Amino acid sequence: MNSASYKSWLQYDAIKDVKKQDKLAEWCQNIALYDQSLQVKSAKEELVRGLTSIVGIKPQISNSVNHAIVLSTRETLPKEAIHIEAQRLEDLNDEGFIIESDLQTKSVYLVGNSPTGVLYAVFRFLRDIQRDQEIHSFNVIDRPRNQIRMMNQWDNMDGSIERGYAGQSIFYKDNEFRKDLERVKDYARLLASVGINAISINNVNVFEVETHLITKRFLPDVAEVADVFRAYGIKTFLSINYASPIQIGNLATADPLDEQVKAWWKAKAQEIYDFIPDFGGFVVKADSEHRPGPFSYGRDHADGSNMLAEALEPFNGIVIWRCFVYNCLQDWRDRKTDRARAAYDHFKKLDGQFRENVVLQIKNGPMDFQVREPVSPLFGAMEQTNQVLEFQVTQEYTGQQKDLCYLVPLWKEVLDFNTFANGGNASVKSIIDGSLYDNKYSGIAAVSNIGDDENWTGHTLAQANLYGYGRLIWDPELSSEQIADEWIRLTFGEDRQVNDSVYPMLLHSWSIYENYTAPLGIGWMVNPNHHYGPNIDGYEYSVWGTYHFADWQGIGVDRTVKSGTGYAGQYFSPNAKMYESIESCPDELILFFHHVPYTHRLKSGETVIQHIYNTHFKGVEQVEELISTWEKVKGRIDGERYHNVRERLDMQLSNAKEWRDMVNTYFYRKSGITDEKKRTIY
Ligand code: GCV
Repeated sequence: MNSASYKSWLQYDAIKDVKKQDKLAEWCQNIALYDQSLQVKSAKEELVRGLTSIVGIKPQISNSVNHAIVLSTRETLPKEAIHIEAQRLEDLNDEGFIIESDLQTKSVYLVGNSPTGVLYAVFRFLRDIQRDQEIHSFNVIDRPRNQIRMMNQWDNMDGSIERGYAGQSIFYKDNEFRKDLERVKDYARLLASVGINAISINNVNVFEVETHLITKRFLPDVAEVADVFRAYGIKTFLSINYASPIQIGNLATADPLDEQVKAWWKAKAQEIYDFIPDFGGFVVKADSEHRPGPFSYGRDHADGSNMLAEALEPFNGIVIWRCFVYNCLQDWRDRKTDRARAAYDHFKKLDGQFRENVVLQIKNGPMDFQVREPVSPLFGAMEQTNQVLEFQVTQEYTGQQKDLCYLVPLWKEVLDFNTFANGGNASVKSIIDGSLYDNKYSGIAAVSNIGDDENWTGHTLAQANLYGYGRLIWDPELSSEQIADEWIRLTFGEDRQVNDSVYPMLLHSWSIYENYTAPLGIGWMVNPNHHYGPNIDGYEYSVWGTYHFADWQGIGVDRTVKSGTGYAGQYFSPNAKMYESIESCPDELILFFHHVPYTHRLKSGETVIQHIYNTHFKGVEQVEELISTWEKVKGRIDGERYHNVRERLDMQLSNAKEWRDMVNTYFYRKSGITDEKKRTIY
């Protein structure tokens, strides 16, 4: 577990410039520790590891602030540090920090508002000295913009991972916890290095064994995992089964208004907190895809979540309640029922009815992490409700870590989207960072993309998504380009040619993937169940509410208020108006909102059918270019990572060809319209 692929962006490569290294060695002789808490110990350990490797010296732990990296919280700052403007920290949140160089003593102060702030400062410091930052001129003040910055594991206790594409679970094997938690610790390091502060460690689909995670059988193990994460400033959560009172409590019901059920959850909460005093709380998938929930008892989601919240409240725990609630037994013949509407229809009316420690978790789009979807209209629609946004780092519908797809640009579009709530300027990021509405909790969660593969993510370049997720939610103002550049340099070192190759590969990959898969926002068209590879009608005549309605004349879902499902009307004006009209609806979402003839002319000037042909031919050519670009790094990085990516790119190419040929042929046969450029369509 010492390979370059395992270390991901925490390589800590030795600095090659001798002058720079000498200077670092002079300044980093000592580590002065002014706080003994758990997270500062982790900070020290990381600093020793980093400096030993980057600078080639092992710093001494000392009391002197001379030639030292000083680690301290604001309260514990030594008197010698009088010149450090610690009051600058006052305006920051708990996890904020400053990093300041002191020319006189040749030391650098890493001061946090909390021990975890110190840990974040260390990761930032190590990141910066590996790049262009001079040791004598640190003047950093930083803080995370979002409060909850969470990772959701979809790990099952048998060791499998739902929608996992990088091996087995690092947490479980054969329905037990793994004994060796070293890998969990390294995962905690990766997560903390980009500022993640919460994790749920089991799948939201909670089946038989996992229901017992909240019992004495497994709570000691959960507590051990929580110990590992705590040292890195990360709170542990569990996904729970809503029917637990029946399944493990011997009750006849899980009705949230039943007194016995309430009492059962209260006692359960007490039991959990006896094992894990700082337990984060529950993540709940209820009444969703056959999971139990309050609907079975004629109750709504406010009743359902509030009952759990009441049980957790004495311990400051929270309930993260997912809004992924829709009818998954739909009749495909019924064109009025629209899955896209479901979350809004279920939850909007409940605004104001949730307890203070209930947080709704809303997927970024109304469907399910497709390569292109509009932003969920629920963002901004619930002024009095805590909300976290849910992204998917694991690439379920975006290539399954076989195909390259750097997702940061997609996430940025979501965060920057102006919902026009609250009478005007109301971007998604301002809703979930808590600045728009005055709610107690907010933030972002995402489904993890890691497993026990040596390189964590299957595709080495998919590490950039995990890194990028953390960095972006720490600071949504960072650009996709900045994040890519950081990740490449930390991961592959300061080789210009490697950077020049990998950088455009990452930045173009989402649009390339979109080009050869489902067009113009229509989504789906994948093989059912495993969701990899093309199958244009795979979900067309199914119960899942995921249709494209292609016939011989046209394609798309009419979601207008005027003639369709009315979904477009769930947005605030002017978004509602923009999507309602074919003229103003953006090309990339035209088939999401409108059913149009194949001859409909897009704003780009192309017809829909010609756009489909053009993008699908182009997508394959672009994958060929990805391969030739990757060849330029051959010999400049280690063989393991080179071959891993090369193998994946080869798979991507054959996958892209499959998509191109199936999609083009399908629409040619449906429409009878030939390609203007007379390319081969079967
Ligand atoms: C964990 C989609 C996925 C499921 C996932 C579900 C969810 O339907 O395909 O694997 O279940 O979303 O987010 O709950």
